[in-house]
Amino acid sequence: MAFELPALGYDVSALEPHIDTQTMQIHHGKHHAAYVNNLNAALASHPALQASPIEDLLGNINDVPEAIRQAVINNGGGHHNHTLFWSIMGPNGGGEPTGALGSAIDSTFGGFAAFKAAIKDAGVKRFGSGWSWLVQTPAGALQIYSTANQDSPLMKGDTPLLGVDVWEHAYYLKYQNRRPDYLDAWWGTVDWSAVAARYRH
Ligand code: MN3
Repeated sequence: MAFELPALGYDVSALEPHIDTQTMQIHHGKHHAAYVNNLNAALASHPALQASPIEDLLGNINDVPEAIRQAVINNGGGHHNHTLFWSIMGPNGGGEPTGALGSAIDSTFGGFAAFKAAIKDAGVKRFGSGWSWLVQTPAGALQIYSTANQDSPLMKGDTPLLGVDVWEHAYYLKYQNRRPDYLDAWWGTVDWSAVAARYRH
């Protein structure tokens, strides 16, 4: 059983003007597809691992044979990170989280504006390629941090609730070197109901 590229839940133009259509076509149809293909290639000679949910592979990464471990980190992480990314964006995005997640963000980070500033700061300061995350720890706390490359918070035992891709391929066609502008605009894509559905409380 091979891993598959999930369909986008919306049209490639649905995130305009925040994320342009061509970026979505290449990002989903080429970059994410390549992570899936490379993950399947890495697991080709490990049928037992092919049957594992991707969350289990990343959450127990030291159980993955050393010969393919980095390939699973890069491509399995890439697959999981992007699947989450598409799922927490959508048309008519934006606004603010409500309910339990909204309250937890306010109490943990000192309000929604401070939360957004911290996500942006982690994304801007990530040197090279990576992700800025809101995660939930095993104890239930919220944290913000960035990871390099396609490293997943699952590898640290944390559950990613919201993640924004800061690889240049995520924004360069529209924003060129202006990563901070992309990070500001990105909030207009966020589907807070999808983020809240990931929150355990
Ligand atoms: Mn990407």
